Parts: sequence; C-alpha cells; structure tokens
Amino acid sequence: MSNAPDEGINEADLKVGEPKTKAAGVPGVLHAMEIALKQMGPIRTAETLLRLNQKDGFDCPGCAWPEADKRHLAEFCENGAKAVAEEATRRRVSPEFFAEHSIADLLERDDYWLGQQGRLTHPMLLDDVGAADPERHYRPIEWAEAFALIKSELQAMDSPEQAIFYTSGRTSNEAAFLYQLLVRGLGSNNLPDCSNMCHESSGSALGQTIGIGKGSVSLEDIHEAKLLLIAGQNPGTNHPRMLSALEKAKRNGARIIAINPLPEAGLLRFKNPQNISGVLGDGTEIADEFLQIRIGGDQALFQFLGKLLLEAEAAGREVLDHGFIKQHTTGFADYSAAVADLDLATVLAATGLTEEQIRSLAADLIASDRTIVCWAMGLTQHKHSVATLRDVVNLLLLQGNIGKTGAGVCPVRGHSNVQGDRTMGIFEKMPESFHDALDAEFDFASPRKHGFDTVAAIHAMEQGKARVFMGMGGNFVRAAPDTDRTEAALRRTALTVQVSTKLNRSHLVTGSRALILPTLGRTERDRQSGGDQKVTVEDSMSAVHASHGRLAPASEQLLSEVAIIARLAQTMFQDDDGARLPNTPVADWAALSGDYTRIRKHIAAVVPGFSDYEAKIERPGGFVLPHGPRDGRRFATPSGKAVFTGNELEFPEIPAGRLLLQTLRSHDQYNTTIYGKDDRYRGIYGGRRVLFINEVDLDTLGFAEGDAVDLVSEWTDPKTRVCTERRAEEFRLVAYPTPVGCAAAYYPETNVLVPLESTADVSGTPTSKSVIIRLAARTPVAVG
Ligand SMILES: Nc1nc2c(c(=O)[nH]1)N[C@H]1C(S)=C(S)[C@@H](COP(=O)(O)OP(=O)(O)OC[C@H]3O[C@@H](n4cnc5c(=O)[nH]c(N)nc54)[C@H](O)[C@@H]3O)O[C@H]1N2
Ligand SMILES: Nc1nc2c(c(=O)[nH]1)N[C@H]1C(S)=C(S)[C@@H](COP(=O)(O)OP(=O)(O)OC[C@H]3O[C@@H](n4cnc5c(=O)[nH]c(N)nc54)[C@H](O)[C@@H]3O)O[C@H]1N2
Ligand SMILES: [Mo]
Repeated sequence: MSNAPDEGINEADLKVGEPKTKAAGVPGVLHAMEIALKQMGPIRTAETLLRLNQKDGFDCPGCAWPEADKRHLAEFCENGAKAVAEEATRRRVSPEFFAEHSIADLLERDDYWLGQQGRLTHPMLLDDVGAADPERHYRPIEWAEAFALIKSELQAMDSPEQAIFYTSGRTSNEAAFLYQLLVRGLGSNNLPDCSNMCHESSGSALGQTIGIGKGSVSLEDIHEAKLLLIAGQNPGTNHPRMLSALEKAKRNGARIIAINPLPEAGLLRFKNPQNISGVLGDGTEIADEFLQIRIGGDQALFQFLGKLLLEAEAAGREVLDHGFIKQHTTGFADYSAAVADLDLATVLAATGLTEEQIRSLAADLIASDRTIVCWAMGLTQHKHSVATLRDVVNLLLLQGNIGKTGAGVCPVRGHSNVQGDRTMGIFEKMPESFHDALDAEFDFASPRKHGFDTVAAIHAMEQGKARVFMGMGGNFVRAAPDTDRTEAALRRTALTVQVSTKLNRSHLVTGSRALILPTLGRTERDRQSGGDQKVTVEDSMSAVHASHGRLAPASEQLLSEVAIIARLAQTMFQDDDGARLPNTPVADWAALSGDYTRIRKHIAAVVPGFSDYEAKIERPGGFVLPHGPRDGRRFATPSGKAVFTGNELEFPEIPAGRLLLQTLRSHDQYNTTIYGKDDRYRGIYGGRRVLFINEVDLDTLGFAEGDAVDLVSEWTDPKTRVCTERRAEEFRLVAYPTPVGCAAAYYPETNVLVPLESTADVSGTPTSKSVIIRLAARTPVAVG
C-alpha cells in the first residue's frame, strides 16, 4: 500500500448511494485499518491502536466520551483509530515542503489535501517582506528567534487587550493551566475557545439552573437508566464508543428515543465490532423510537412534554416528584404558568411531529423513574439553544431526575479535553473565586475585566482592535463562522501564531507575519529535563485521568505545548538576567516545564477538586471531580436550589421558498480535518459539496436530484433590519429523508454561510444549525 498522500477532492467524482441503517461492524473496522495502514504502516498501526484508551496508554484524541473501566484489548472505534492515524502518520511537512509550496499554491488546496501532507516538523516563519507577494513562502526559524518575535509584537501593542489567545479542546490540563496563567500574566482574559462554538449553550443553561456547567451522569448511570433521550446528536459517527454504553443500557431494559431531523445510522442499529453477534449478525437496534423533529423544534417538544406531565398529575396520576421539587427547587410556579397555555397546533408546527408521537413519549417519561437526556450540537447551535436546554432541565426536574442513579443531564462533549480546558481556566469570564485563588498562588493581580469570546475576537480583529492572534491548537479560520469575514479579520492583524501538529488553512490565512510552532501530539513521548512526562485530561463525565504518549516524536524539533508556553512566559516575564518583571506571576517556568508534577501542584492549589492530584491519577481510571447536583443534590445557585425557569417559546420560521440549513459532520472528518472523501452512513462517496434536501422541497422549489446550485444565506439583522447575503458555490442536491423545509450540508464548507452576527442568546454560539438559505440555479456553462 502506498504511503503517498492522495490528491485533493474532485467533486466531479461524487457518487450517491443509499444511506446505511447500521453503524460500525466489520466495514467500520476495515475502513479504519485502511486509513491507519496508509498513514502509519503495519508496525506502527499495531503499536498505536493497541495503546488507545488502555490503562497506562494514551487518551484517545478522538472524543470526550469516557473510557469504560474494563477495557477490551481492542477498545477502539473507527473514528478513534482515524484520529490516531492522522496524528501518528509517518508523512512529514518539512521545511523542504514549504520551499516547494508557496502560500498562493497552498491556498488553492482543499482541507483534505492539507491534512494529508503529514506532521509539521520545524518552527516556521512567514515574514512580511513583500506581504502582497503571492509567492511568499514559510522559512524555518529557530525557536528562540520565534519567541523573540512574539515578544516584540506583544510589546508593540497599545494595550494587552490587543492580543487574542484561542484554544482548541485537545490541549492537556497542564498546558491549558499554564496557558491561561501566561495570558492573565500578560494582562487580559482574551481566551476564546472552541467551546464558544460548541457546548457554550449547555454551560450557560446548566450553570444557571443547576449551578454547574457540566453533565451530571456517569457511565453507570447510562447503563442503569430506564429511559434515554438522545437529542441532536449523531453518536454513530461522533461518539461511537457511546453506542456500546447504549447497547448495555438496552440489555438492562432501557428505552431509547432518538430525537433528530435525520435518521442517523448508529441510532437505528449498531453492530458492535467488540461482539461476535455484532460482527456477524444484524446488530442491536438502538433506538426504540425515532422522532424526526424539524430543525429548531426541540424547545416546543420539551415544553409540551412538561405540560403533559403537569396535566397528568392534575388528572390524579402520580407523576411529579413533589419531595424533590419542594426541597430542592425554586421557580416551579413560574414554569407551570409558562407552559400552561402552550398551544398544540403551534407545537406540532414547530416540531413536525404528530400528537400521538409526543403523547407516547410523555407516557414513556411517566413510566420511567430514571431518565437521562443526552445531547450535542443539534441542541446547542441555535439562536434559542440556551432556552431550549433550560426547558430540558425543567422536564428532568419535574420527576426529580437529577442526583440519583440512572438519571440526569448528559451534554456529550466534543474534543477530548474541552471540558478539562474550561476547568483549568480557559474561559473569557472565569468566576472571581478562580481569580482570587490564582492571584494568591502566583502572587500577582490577574485582570478581572472579561475578555473576548470567539465571535467577539473576530469582531475585534475586523475592527483593527487586535494585533496578535495565537492559537493553541485548532483551526480557527475554518472552525469559525462567516469564513470570508473571519479571513479578512485575521489578515488585519500584525502577527498570527499557530501551535499545531498538522497543516491547516489557519497557517495560510495570516496576519502580516505568521509563525507555525510545531508541537507534540497525545500519542508521542514527552521527554523533559525531569524525565518522561504524562499529562492529564477530563472526559465528558468529569473523570480525570493520565495520558502517556509512547511513540517517538514526529521530529526532534518539536516542543511540547507546555514547553512552548513556559518558554514564551520566560521571554515575556523575565529580564535578560532571568529576574522576574514586576506584576507578573511568581512561577519557576523552567522548572514547571521540566517536571509537570509541579504544574499539577499549582492546579491542586487553585482549582477545587484537585487535592492529592498526583496520587489520584495513579489510581486505575483516575478520579472523578466533585459535582454538587450529582453527588448530593447540592446546587451552587444563589438560592442553593435547582431553578425551574419559565421560557418564552421560540422556533425558527422559514420564509416561503427558503430552507433551514444545518451544518454538520460527515463520517470521514474530525471537525475541520477531513480524513476521507466519503460519508458512508449517508451514502455519499467521493465528494463533500452536497445539500441533503427533502424530495418535496426539490419539487416545490423546481429542482431535481443531482442539480448543481449555489447556496445563498439570507440574514436580516434584527437590530438594523438590513438583509445581507452570503454564497457557497456549486453544491449538488441529494434527495434525503430530512423533514420538509430542513436541509443539511457539511461543515466547514458551509461556514461561509453562517453570519457572524447570528449567535445564540446568552451563550454567543454561532447558529451553525439554523441558517436560512435559498437555492440559486447555477447558470449552465456553455460547452464547446
Ligand atoms: N468522528 C468525529 N468525531 C467527533 C467530531 C468529528 O468531527 N468527527 N467532532 C467532535 C466535536 S468537537 C463535537 S462538538 C461532537 C459533535 O457531535 P454531534 O453533535 O453529533 O455532531 P454534528 O455532526 O454537528 O451532528 C449534529 C446532530 O444533530 C442533529 N440536529 C441538527 N439540528 C437539530 C435540531 O434542531 N434538533 C435536533 N434534535 N437535532 C438536530 C443532526 O441531524 C445531527 O445528527 O463530536 C466530536 N466527535
Ligand atoms: N458550521 C459549523 N461550524 C462549526 C461547527 C459546526 O457544527 N458547524 N462545530 C464547532 C465545534 S463543535 C468545534 S469544537 C469547532 C472546532 O474547532 P477547532 O478545535 O479549532 O478545530 P479542529 O478542526 O478540531 O482543529 C484541528 C487542528 O488542530 C491541530 N491539532 C490537533 N491535535 C493537536 C494537539 O494535540 N495540539 C495542538 N497544539 N494542535 C493540535 C491540528 O493542527 C489540526 O489541524 O468548530 C466549530 N465550528
Ligand atoms: Mo465541538
């Protein structure tokens, strides 16, 4: 098998087949092995895949679903294997690569091609000599020179608020903690992160209602639940290991209801590659019911379910947990009043469901005393996401479904350490208590003024208010909304710095000058002056455990994320004699990067729940952080109780002749990293520029399957009433079982359509799952 990278995607090769109704099984394993062998070769493939999520191995960079305590030798899923292959690849992006390819050349390549080139090996500089010259090339630079350059740009700023420090969610606890300390030491809270585009709405809603922005269930709770609602999530692709937990719940007698506009493969049937029956048979039917909801209709559904429970109680049935409501909650009357006048016709229009379907789900809820709601981006990336999630909490509170076995809220996180990064202080508005503890530990005064989140950071750059952008991982340009504006915004800065493992478009759309700082990945040995280091991460269920990389680093030039941050901090905070500058954190940066146990000591002193950190991560499976509602129905809200909220019902209105577009992931991608050209489960092969559309809409709008169209988003600013348009060119129409009026297409190709101003109330998350579009026929190009 050749190790050479593939060519980019040629959309002319697109083939459309039937969507699958089963996930994983042998085809999944084979596909993962094919990618792994191509990227890593046979020996490295065996070495790495066997270490995935094993005790004493490294944490899977694939997703934040927890590890089972008892691991199978081959506890890997297709997507974990792909994520590892992507990082442990033997291909290299070396200085020779950059000498061969100019920026102009690389800007022509697609995301798939860029990612295929391999691991970054050297610190590289794109200088501003002749910035307009399209033939500019990155050239190698010494680490010391790179840090000096960052220093000179940071010192040239008028105020510390002119620098922005982004974080993606793979960064370890140790690196994240040092990074926020560096940034706060520099004088700002400008710490936007991928969470702003992801589960921010969950954090906002849960923080307000239960006093902590994290999920309340453990893996055992999933296994023990009687009823599980999986809303706005595609676990077959994005959290495949979750399917094993759902399978187990099912065997214990749980009912599982999928609430989704799309019939996603894994939710319908799951072939567990770990079981003989899964490999050979037809697999387990995961969902008992599939409620094909219209995009954005969930708040109406959850509110109406609440109303039905209240009505059943009023009719004399014992539905509510009165003891819980009385002892542990406030706001019950407000909530009851808010849902009392809900009108069925409105709910049916918003959801596209039948009355019978909704009543049957209410009956399931009444029959269950252990209910869990799981959700992901289908619930968090709408204008009314925070209100929707508050209504999810309301419904659970009615029956006391929090803080008991088999019940609770389960926001399923994305990146493998996105939750840990937040715990470590990667947030533009950490609570005062965190700042107080940080100041006490490092004897300095951290800035208290809130910083920029992701969208605010783009506005700041767009308005020329930011000079320096640094990304700790991730691919900001492709992940952010409104691609053209985000690109223009970044181009206005003086310097962009990307700490990365792999080449991506954020290295090509830059400030006047740009740096690539190549770093170690999770799979690699991290050797420092104090010996081999481990790092720690927190999963979606607040469990913290260690991760040890074992592979030889992709290049001798790589520094760990911790070392990069520590060296930058030394450059910034020490004078030439190594003396600490005034008003900077008191920390021995060199010692910290030599021995990460010292970082963990600081974390233990600053962040609640980390006492005995070092000892606890030695335990098999690590340890679980405290969680008031889960551990003892303690709610850190102002009243000390969980809060019922009355929320006004919202749902998207689709103007005539328009569609509501959700932007989602294919089966062959990890966010902006495109692993392959297919979306096997949805029957798409060889291309990505497709629009999934209901047949009825094809008809009404006067198009046929296979037609090429431009997608035009129409956004009317609610404040100014000004309408603006954005265009994504040349998409192929694919007839698909999605609700009428509701279309779907892949991210990041469609990010260009998401207006920067279109964000969720309260959380500020871009509304990537509800974009109003119209289809514009492509003028046929005359051939001849
Ligand atoms: N292989 C792989 N794994 C991943 C990722 C990846 O890209 N690839 N990304 C990681 C990250 S960062 C994240 S955040 C997670 C994302 O995990 P998901 O949230 O599962 O990812 P999406 O592809 O955005 O899928 C959104 C799902 O919500 C549904 N949906 C859309 N709108 C609505 C709605 O209004 N209501 C309801 N009920 N459903 C709706 C869609 O049909 C789809 O099934 O996965 C993580 N894991
Ligand atoms: N339209 C639309 N937009 C979306 C979404 C959507 O559903 N629709 N989803 C949003 C969501 S949920 C998220 S989380 C964001 C994702 O946004 P990001 O987290 O910014 O994007 P990723 O694609 O995960 O970043 C991939 C890059 O991370 C780098 N990387 C990988 N591993 C490491 C590592 O260990 N260390 C370092 N330093 N770098 C590493 C590699 O260089 C790789 O190219 O996108 C958001 N954007
Ligand atoms: Mo995410």
